[in-house]
Amino acid sequence: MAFTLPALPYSFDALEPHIDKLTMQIHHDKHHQAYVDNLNKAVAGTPNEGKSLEELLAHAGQIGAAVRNNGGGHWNHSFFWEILSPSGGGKPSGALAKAIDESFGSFDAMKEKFNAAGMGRFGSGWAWLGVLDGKLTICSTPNQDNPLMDVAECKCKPILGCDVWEHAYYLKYQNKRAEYLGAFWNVVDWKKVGTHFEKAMGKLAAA
Ligand code: MN3
Repeated sequence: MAFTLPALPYSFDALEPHIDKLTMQIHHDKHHQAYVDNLNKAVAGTPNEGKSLEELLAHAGQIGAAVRNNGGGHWNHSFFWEILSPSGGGKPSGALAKAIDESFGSFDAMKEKFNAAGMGRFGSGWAWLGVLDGKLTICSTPNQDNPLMDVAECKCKPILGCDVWEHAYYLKYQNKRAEYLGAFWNVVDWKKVGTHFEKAMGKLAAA
């Protein structure tokens, strides 16, 4: 069963003005589609064909750059679209809000640390908020790596991620990554992030 591009859970212009329509169209239909197509090409006719994406990522260091880069690209973008929402923004609540306060001092301090992870990533990559050993952690990965990979610079179960490749923001924000990161918080779906958190903490059965 080949990998397929998931439909966006909202329209291309739904995240305006924070993330613009043209960026969403190109990002989803061209960039993400290319990761899917190239991942399918990379596994076709190999022992990796038919393996789940999670299984491929767990062995990313052993199965070649094409699977690592495109498999990571497919997973990261599928995850990214889902944690954004036109009705996003605001603050988390419940157990996640409490865990953020405990781990970082406050919601604002968490955002500051996450933004610093995104700003500190030279070139292309991702910033992550995730769960490691029952605690929240913030880190970043280069290229299309992610914290689920055996080769990841930081390991955790991601509950929130932000794409800091220039293709994610250049049309609207040009070189101003900090402005894009600032706008990102207006479209974060905290309900979805909260569900990821509870799953990562083992409080919900895995989907
Ligand atoms: Mn991207």
